[in-house]
Amino acid sequence: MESITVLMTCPPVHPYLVEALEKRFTLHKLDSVPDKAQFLSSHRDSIRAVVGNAAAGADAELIDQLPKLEIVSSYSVGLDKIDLAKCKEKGIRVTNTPDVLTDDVADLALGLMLAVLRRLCESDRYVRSGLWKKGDYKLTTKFSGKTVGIIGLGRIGMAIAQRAEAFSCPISYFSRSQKPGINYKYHPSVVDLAANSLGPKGVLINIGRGPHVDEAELVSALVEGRLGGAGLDVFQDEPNVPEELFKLENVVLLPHVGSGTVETRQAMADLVVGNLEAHFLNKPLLTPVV
Ligand code: 8YV
Repeated sequence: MESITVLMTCPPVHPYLVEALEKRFTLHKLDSVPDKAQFLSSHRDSIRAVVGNAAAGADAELIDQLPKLEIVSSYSVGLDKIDLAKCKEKGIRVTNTPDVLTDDVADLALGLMLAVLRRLCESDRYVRSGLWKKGDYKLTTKFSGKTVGIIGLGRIGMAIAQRAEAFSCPISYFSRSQKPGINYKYHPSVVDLAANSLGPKGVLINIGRGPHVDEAELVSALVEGRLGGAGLDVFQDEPNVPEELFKLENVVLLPHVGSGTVETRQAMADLVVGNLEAHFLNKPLLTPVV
């Protein structure tokens, strides 16, 4: 397979993935190419696979420049950076990394809930700065038993619900349709779900995608006290985060690390490589999307 050329369109964030790809294929990293347009025009007839992630995938423009492209293997479960319609139209296969990251992302959602309500980051700063020696620390907010409203009850949403149940939280959810056999309270709209779960003391957690939330409106709601707090792992324009959020103690900000554990990133990398190998050996894909 060494003769098969793979283009990595995302930054080479994980050395394990890069090594695994380099061992099997001829790998080019778009990130380290000085003139991308020139590189693409000189390699257009050799690139047969693209590896992307949640930051950079394969848009229509790139796909149109690669006439020999057969497969896009994404190092992410989210597919928003891949033009799926274009791939379908051109017969290009697409794979992602579902399931292996579900636990980590759900764990982090619960971690953010606790971090915001129990002010974990603020408390850590309080101890480190020596303020503890000078006075009492203010009380925080209980999490156990609070209503948890979940937008989207797919694999990750379900894993969050199961964890929140262990904290005795009543669960409600919004999804396109009511899930059969699920006892959590269903709300037919996000607004309805929010009205029944949030409020001036409510906390918004986002572990999905930045554009799912109107960020400017979220910032205003937090600054004006119309929302109790927020735990955010994702943002509209990563890695740029609205600076108004930096001074708010009821907000916890993370650099998109939902799946960022050694174990999970390794499992994701194995899936990326496994899907490419399966494709080029004419075997069934491990996690096909298109
Ligand atoms: C990663 C993600 O950020 O899977 C997703 O959709 O957002 C994350 O797991 C990422 O693609 C790893 O680089």
